[in-house]
Amino acid sequence: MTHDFSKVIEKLLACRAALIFTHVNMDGDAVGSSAALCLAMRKLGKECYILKEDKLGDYLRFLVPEGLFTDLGADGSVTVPGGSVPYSWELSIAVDMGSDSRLERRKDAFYSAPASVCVDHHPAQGEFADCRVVDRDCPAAALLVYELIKELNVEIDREMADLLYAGIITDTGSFKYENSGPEAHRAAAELIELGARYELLSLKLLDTHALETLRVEDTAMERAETVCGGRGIVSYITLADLERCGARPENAETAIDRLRVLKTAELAAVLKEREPGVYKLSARSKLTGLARELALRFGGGGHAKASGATLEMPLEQAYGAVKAACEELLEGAEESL
Ligand SMILES: [Mn+2]
Repeated sequence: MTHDFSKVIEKLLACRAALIFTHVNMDGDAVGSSAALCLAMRKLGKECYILKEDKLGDYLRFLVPEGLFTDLGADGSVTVPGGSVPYSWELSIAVDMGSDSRLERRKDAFYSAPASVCVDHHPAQGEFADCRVVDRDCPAAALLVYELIKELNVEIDREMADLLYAGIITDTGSFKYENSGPEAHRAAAELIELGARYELLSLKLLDTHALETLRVEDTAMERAETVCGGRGIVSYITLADLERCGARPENAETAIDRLRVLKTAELAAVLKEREPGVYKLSARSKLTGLARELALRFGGGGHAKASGATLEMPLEQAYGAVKAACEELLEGAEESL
């Protein structure tokens, strides 16, 4: 897998200072790809930070070196740690972000730079940035960033190897998904040779949950319903559930993974209440692209087998609509399992 990074590299090398943007609700790939690229830029002598607007999940903290992230000010301003004046940068870099809608409150900041680039692996949802390397078949943004860093001739140290490896295992489900082809395995082997702590990373990123998370998962499991004779499974988590479990919204992220293991289920869907009357739909499918089809029905999108959407309506209506859509999609699809 090779990509033409020449235009992106030109922009990276031409700037003095850059700011990296990745999607809100950061996962291991968002953090891994953005932080590794930030370290690479610094090794090239550039001033570089990652601008975030939401909290980094506790489970990701161990991964991130100090001083890389900076928060968007309440007034939309950008300052960096230790800086007394607003940060000024010439290049905005988007990684692991399929659409500029995921910039949310940082949109003005992104477009305020004279130049922008995007390195991503999501199916395109509208082009943005002056210069783009987007490969929707690439399993992880971290894999693209790994290739880019090698082309920049920056030496990859253990810290960077950890970050890139973390991105790859996050987005391939630890090499379990269809996207974990030879490139992902080869890159992983190289990163382990560069010092990536694969056992620790898998344990901390994929096999560790807070008690609150387990409680939220249990709540979702308890009320789960099957549809289409068990070919689908659906559930929901409300803000009241989170409160009862002493949990935060991020503790609800893995409930979908518990549901999807039901042996007869091709399609799994969970609604998570984000604010009163606003539900985030997460969908997963096993061997078909039904997860994306489900998300598309509600104006969302994502990958073929992992996708999401936002529904703004009362719970009963949202849950009823998702159940009905699952039923209909499964009925129209051949048995896959
Ligand atoms: Mn990703």
